[in-house]
Amino acid sequence: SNTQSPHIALFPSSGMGHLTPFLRLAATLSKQNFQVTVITFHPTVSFAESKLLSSFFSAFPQITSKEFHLLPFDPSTVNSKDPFFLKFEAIRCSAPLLSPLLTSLSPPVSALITDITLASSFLPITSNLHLPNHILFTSSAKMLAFCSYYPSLVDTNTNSIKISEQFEIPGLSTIPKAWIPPLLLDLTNLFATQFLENGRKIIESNGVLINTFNSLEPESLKALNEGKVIKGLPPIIPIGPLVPCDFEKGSPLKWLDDQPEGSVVYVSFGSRTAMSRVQIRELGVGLVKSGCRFVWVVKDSKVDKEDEEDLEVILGKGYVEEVKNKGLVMKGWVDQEEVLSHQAVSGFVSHCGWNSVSEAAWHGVRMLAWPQHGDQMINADVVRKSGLGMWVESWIGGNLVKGEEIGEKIKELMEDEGLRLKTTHVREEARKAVGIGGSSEVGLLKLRKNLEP
Ligand code: BUP
Repeated sequence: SNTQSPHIALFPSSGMGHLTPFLRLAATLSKQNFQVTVITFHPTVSFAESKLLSSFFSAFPQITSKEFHLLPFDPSTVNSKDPFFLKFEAIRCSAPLLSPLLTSLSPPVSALITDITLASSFLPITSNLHLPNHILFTSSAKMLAFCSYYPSLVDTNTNSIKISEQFEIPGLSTIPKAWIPPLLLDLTNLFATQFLENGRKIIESNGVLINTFNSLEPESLKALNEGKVIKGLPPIIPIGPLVPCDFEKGSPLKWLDDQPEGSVVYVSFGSRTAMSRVQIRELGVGLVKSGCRFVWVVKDSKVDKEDEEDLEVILGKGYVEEVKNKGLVMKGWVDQEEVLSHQAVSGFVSHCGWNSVSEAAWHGVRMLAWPQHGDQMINADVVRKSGLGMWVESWIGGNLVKGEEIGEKIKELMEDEGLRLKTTHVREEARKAVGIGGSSEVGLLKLRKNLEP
């Protein structure tokens, strides 16, 4: 490769929702003739992450893999049990090792792209090294607005978060408190303290890249870039949808090939969201009641390494066999890109992890948003407002939703002609955004310019 081209290092954080967009961006930059190094840590929390990393590095031998060694970290010193948050913290606490790692790279690295979850511990280091540092924000622009604004919600007298039942972020429509993850209402929680520190430091970065596009989130992008949300933000650069790449490919699902066009609803709650057993079973009932064909990926625990229980035990004896003419039920992992791009699939019951939303937009697959926690409620609002899908807001909060109601909503999703037209439009807009002169193509050009020394 060309030794004259700028050398960009990317530092993703833990979880597939963070790793995936980083690797897609790394692939894009490499194809544009940048020298690229991806910094990784071991062990990853999930199998899915280590598998993805190894297929990525075999697909891109020209991209350097550099291991970041983690300092010993005692999880009992912090208030969280979430393995992904604990990993964020372990990486953050190892920040003193970042400087020697970056200066050891050859040719000398000219810029770093970091995950938001690592921002506050990494930005001071890159600033000392006079190294430009961009953040790749792996959720929606609306969530970025919340993240940047969150520090203003701290009541400094009591050191607690003060939010009324409905609140305003300048430039955005009203947000109900119920959409805010409960963890962020409690400043003693590890996730809240990380979120706060990272939110405060965004203004010190050289730019924030987001996997979104203008027509999906016009309101939030405008409010952010016009300085309404907070003053002093660097450029917020939409570069999405970051399109799934070949290295992510899994084994094909032959079953889909035999299903009529547009007849199948895909059901998945992402890589780290497990519903309660009773709710999973009600969903099973709902899928049958909907009368639709379906592909359902069942997840029973937060981390795939622990997801060992048989489908028979989770769903009850006989379920998989009983539905087999209409539905394919699986555990573990499917190639979501293959499913969403398949002509048989037209609907997606989703937790609204941001990558899933952006992939559904890319393929024009209409969504029934069923957010569970974290950024998912805010993302669900984007789904609803953009015309990409519907959201039964009363399902949030963890009360059991009965199969009957789930079935009705899925039926409605699959039969809604108006929604079908809207999602087709979203798909066209997504393709325009990454096409020549589109907002995200312009975003990438801007990034290129920022990165060239
Ligand atoms: Br599960 C699953 N196959 O079976 P999100 C996920 N994916 O390809 P999450 C598969 O993983 P965060 C599967 O296409 C997407 O790119 C999916 O990211 C892929 O949700 C990614 O949608 C999952 O953002 O992460 O995993 O909950 O909590 O960070 O949003």
